[in-house]
Amino acid sequence: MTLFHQVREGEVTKAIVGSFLRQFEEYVYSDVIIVGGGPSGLIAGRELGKAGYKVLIIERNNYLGGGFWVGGYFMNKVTLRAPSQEILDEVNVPYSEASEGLYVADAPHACSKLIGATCDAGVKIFNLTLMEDLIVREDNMVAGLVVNWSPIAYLPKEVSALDPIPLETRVVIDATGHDACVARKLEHRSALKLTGEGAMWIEKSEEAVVEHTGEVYPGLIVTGMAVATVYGLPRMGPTFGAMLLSGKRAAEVAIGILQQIEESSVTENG
Ligand code: 48F
Repeated sequence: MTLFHQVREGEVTKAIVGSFLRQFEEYVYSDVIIVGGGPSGLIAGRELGKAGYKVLIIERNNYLGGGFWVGGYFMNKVTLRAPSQEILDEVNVPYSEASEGLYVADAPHACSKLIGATCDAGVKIFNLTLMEDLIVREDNMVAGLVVNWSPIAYLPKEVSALDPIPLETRVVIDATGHDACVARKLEHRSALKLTGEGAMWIEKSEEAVVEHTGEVYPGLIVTGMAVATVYGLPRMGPTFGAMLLSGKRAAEVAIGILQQIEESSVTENG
């Protein structure tokens, strides 16, 4: 009698390969792809998943969370200004009030709860996956992404001649943080002009990032610090309320676009 059920090594591999390939094939088509699994991307995914949409997060690292794991200066604490602590309540993260309207939470606790809540909402994750390019159709509408296995970017060219693959979707959300990688791709083709983020000014930047969160190109929404890079807004450092509220707003905008697409396809099909 053994403690664990007897399973051969090959069965373990088959379980992984079969499950991975089924999911990969299913997510070749989705409603929304979010590029970047930091705080803004995770909360946008959670909201869209809760609303019943088929959502995929593409993350180049093998872990999710982006800058939300460590907060500022390796001190493992994150701060949020009122009213954004209400989102911590929604995902059951404990916090304390540091001064009036300023809250502090343990970053690993907040980040792991947010990741869990996003997965609980049905969002699927392709990690170690790098967004390389966009699919844009003749009507100038973003229609998907071109992705590759991310370690390929760190290999010398002589051994890394590996073509990427396309994934189709209806809406893309750029949640890649300070780099604004998705919007940057459109800038390279002169389809968009990015201003570059400004110096730190917490009071101004949080409001402005949430306010400017939205569609920057047909089918492409920016959220989180990518918004600051696109519109030249001040950076904000280790305070995360705007990331969470911007992610929520990005989800609302995406739902509006998806509803419009559904309405126009009903009209076209009579
Ligand atoms: O940087 P990140 O946490 O972005 P965010 O959600 O939040 C910003 C804050 O963490 C902080 C701040 C404000 O408080 O200043 O920096 O806007 O997460 C971005 C994620 O995107 C991934 C990256 O690995 C990170 O996890 N990412 C970036 N480029 C790509 C990507 C790419 N080309 N393909 C896939 N993932």
